[in-house]
Amino acid sequence: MGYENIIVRNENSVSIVYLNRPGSLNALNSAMIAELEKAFEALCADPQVKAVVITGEKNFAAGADITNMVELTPEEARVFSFSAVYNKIASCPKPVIAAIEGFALGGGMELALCCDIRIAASGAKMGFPEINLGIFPGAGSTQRLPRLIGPSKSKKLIFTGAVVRGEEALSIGLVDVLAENPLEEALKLAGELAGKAPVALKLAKECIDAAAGVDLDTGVLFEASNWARLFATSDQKEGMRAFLEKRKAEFTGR
Ligand code: CO8
Repeated sequence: MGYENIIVRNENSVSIVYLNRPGSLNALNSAMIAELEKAFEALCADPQVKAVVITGEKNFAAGADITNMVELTPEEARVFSFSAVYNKIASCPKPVIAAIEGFALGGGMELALCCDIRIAASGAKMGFPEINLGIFPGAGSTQRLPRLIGPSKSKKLIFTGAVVRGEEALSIGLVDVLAENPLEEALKLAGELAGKAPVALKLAKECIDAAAGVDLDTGVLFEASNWARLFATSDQKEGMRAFLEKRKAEFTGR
């Protein structure tokens, strides 16, 4: 499938989604968001794809496209919202990794927050400058950011619009890994995850993502139910038999 604002490449069982509007530092417009939605619908449904990396050459994304937003009415702003697509990306049943170079600002950083793991260059510049435009991040980050780094650090970032670099981002938990070449590092990790049991990854992701929204007892019950479901998979039998037979497990995703 051909896209104009993103590029999707497959390397073995890993898909790489490149944000690709370099002239505007990969600013996210409606067309790009629609393409991301299509791409993720396909990737999430494709059993050959075991992990996904989102990235952009030189820059991740400098935010939502401001030229699209200036004159929006409240009703139009609701329609322009990226949240539905971002929610779909966040709930992709496969591991999704953000590889961040250059700017990841506003809606760009919000997209990175929808990923399971963020790997950044130490020079990457990340933050939520929306406050300087008279708005705040509106594609899920007032909810995802506090769950990730806590409410007061979130308020400091969102209230000030400060842009933080790799080291500081790592120290507050905004990113998970710093790497000289984030894409290379992300592909290494994605390749490793591609060899794991897909259903176990999917159900573990569901449990971890549910943790922020439910009380502990409910979460533990949910975990018990997902854990038991694994025993209906041939990958569970294969993983345990391979251990006992002292060989490497060959997972099939069933
Ligand atoms: N939107 C549109 N165009 C942009 C954006 C953007 N977010 N960011 C950069 N560009 C364009 C510039 O206008 C410029 O275009 P042109 O060459 O035609 O003038 C080109 O990209 C290169 O940018 P600069 O010349 O400004 O490059 P610099 O290296 O001087 O500066 C910066 C880089 C600091 C990143 C600067 O471009 C900047 O401040 N960009 C805006 C950052 C920002 O405020 N981002 C938040 C946007 S609002 C948002 O993301 C809302 C999210 C909520 C979404 C909710 C659902 C819609």
